[in-house]
Amino acid sequence: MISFHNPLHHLHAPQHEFFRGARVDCFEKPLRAEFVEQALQQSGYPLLAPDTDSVSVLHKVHDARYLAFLQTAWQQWVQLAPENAQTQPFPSVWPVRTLRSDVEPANFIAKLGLYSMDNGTPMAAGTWDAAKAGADAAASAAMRVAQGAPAAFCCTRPPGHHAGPDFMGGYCFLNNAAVAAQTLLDQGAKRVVVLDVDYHHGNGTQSIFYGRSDVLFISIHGDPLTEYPFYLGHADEQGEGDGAGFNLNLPLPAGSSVAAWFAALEAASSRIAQYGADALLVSLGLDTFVGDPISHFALTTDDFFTMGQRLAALHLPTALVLEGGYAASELGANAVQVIRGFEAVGS
Ligand code: Q9C
Ligand code: ZN
Repeated sequence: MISFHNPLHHLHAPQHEFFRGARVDCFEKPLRAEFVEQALQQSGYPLLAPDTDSVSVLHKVHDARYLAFLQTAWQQWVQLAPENAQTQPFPSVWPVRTLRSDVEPANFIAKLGLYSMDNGTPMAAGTWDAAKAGADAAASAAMRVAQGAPAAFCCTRPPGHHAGPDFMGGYCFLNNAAVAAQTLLDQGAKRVVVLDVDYHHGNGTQSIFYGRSDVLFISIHGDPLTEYPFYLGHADEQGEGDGAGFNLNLPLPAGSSVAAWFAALEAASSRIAQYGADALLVSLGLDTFVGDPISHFALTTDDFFTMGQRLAALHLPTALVLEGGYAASELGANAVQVIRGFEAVGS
């Protein structure tokens, strides 16, 4: 399978996040992508550098105001005080219900809150460059599929599926899956499925496409009653306006069995068959792994091979984009198993 990587991912390397009020090391760290890159190369999948500029597509899935902030955020932070270069900014105030989001404040931390859904998405000096190169890599994989490749994989970080039209969150800044799906549409696909198998609901991707029927968004995830992102991902969210009926959430309780997970994938597959898609984009979170440190499903490395087989059995041109997965040392094997399972099914 054609595989792209993000050659600039290491420029996004924040040091810590918060857990129950304490600073802890970031779970979303460069080592994750390094393990996947290493496993791909050792398994005979050379890593291609991005060859598509995502800038125009980024403006179709994100607001200009948000993109402008993100691109200059680190400079703004360091301009406040030079010593800020040695520390991470965190938001501390948010425009929740009854407060205004239409006026961008001048205060940097207030801006950061306006454009963030949580305080768990730290940025660093190279965050924009890394995130942009990742969006380019996702667009590149989608381009290959649009040009006739049966499938393409994109190994990137930071992940993307929690990033909405105008906000970051859940370690995500630019929505790589939305960029890839929009690229497939721009290249001629009429109907694209985004299937999000990350442990966490893909709230950003859902929000970007919620009012549209040209993208069917389906997510299998930990029940938001107890799992991040908490405020979206319930079964009754089915789309609105033109998008009514084109959003399918399949939440499962934390601790659900592998059998329950694959039953949800069967339900997703039935809906996909009914939709009549031209292409499939998989938001490939690997945090459904039994050994994941922040998630509570139970898939084994062998189950990822089965997942790949089931995805290939949908018989659609397919782009896969890496999302979460925090058992870093097992991430490479798990990603390769999805690819091998996919390739084991004849098209
Ligand atoms: N201190 C993705 O998998 N909260 N994002 C974790 C731990 C956020 C996960 C809290 C989890 C976001 C792409
Ligand atoms: Zn996740």
